[in-house]
Amino acid sequence: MGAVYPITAALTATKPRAARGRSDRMWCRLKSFIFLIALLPTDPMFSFFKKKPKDTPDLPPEVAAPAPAAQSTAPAGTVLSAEPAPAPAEQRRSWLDRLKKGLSKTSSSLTLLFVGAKIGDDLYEELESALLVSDAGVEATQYLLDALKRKVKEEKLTEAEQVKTALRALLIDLLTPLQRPLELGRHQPLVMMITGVNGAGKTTTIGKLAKHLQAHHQSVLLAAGDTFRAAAREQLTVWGERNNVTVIAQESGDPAAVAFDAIHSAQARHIDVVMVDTAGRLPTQLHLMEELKKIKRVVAKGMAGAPHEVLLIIDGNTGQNALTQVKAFDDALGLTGLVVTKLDGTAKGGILAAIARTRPLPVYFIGVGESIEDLQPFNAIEFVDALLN
Ligand SMILES: Nc1nc2c(ncn2[C@@H]2O[C@H](COP(=O)(O)OP(=O)(O)O)[C@@H](O)[C@H]2O)c(=O)[nH]1
Ligand SMILES: [Mg+2]
Repeated sequence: MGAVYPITAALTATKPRAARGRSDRMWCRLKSFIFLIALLPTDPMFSFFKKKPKDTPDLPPEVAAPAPAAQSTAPAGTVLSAEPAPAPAEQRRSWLDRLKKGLSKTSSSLTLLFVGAKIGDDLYEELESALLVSDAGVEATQYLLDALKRKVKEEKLTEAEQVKTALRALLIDLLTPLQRPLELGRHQPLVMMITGVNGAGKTTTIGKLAKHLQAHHQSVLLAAGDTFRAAAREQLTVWGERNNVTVIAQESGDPAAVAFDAIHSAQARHIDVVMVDTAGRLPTQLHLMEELKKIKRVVAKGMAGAPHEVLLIIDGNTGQNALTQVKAFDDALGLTGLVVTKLDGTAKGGILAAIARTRPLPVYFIGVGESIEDLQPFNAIEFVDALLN
């Protein structure tokens, strides 16, 4: 398919940037480099590191180094990644408080059972129930119990409090592989497809991410690929207008065409990141899952190697059903990562242990509310401490 789909409505809120002179560009890069260095110690969302030189020859041309004409304000030869980094203390504390509050039901049932308990079958049975109730699922619960019993024996633990500490260590070991940075700057544009069931938080997450990315000097373009509902297109457009980000939308029609248009538009404007919103669907709606595969195929025709990220957004309150979603979307699309939202509500948190045991995909971000700063990189230690404190 070589045809370029027509853009019927490109809602451009950003000013097209005029071509700059070479010295302007160099000065701009120098300025942004100095700015990024200054940001390093307190940055809440992203960290920055040099790309290893040995990687360069293996990468496609657009990855090897930002093209000289590229409008990216990231310093040449660097890759941006969403590693958790310390945020301003107050903001971090309130965010962690929300996470702890959200997971408080699980944490109270997981911690109370150790209070004044004796190590033995009763303790293990209570722990088993608490883990199952927390959405950890049968497999992860069994794994944790077996590993814990082994540890208690090997380390000759005698106090329930020591068993709790051992559980903390096991949970951290289990969840740490999910803590992976979302690396930016690998491709221009970096194309991310955002998927999930209705109401999971896809569009909100896109809006929050757009804001964070912009704060880190990444230009962003959004594709309104939820063409089922006019309201969904409007919701994304509002995010775009609020954040001065271009939104590619069509009155009606084919989400794959919208994504295709968006990629070409991003290439023409030297945009850093394209996020393609999609309509919510259940994994059991097979024709809709086929449509997602088609969007992915058409995106790859728009840019070889794209989409570079296929993210599944999961509502943290969906319990074990979230695991079914992860498996089904991963089987259909080959997911590259997850975002778990609404951990501020009635979520129980154990679902991450289930994911770690069955589909250990990176959990790039977790959401604990509706405002921008409520989306933060997943950090295994913080999460386990919220679960066990
Ligand atoms: N409490 C809370 N609400 C959220 C979070 N993320 C999204 N939402 C809300 O969930 C609802 C559905 O979000 P939306 O982005 O429209 O879902 P979509 O259908 O997947 O695009 C909206 O009311 C959002 O404000 C979160 O982390 N915490
Ligand atoms: Mg939506």
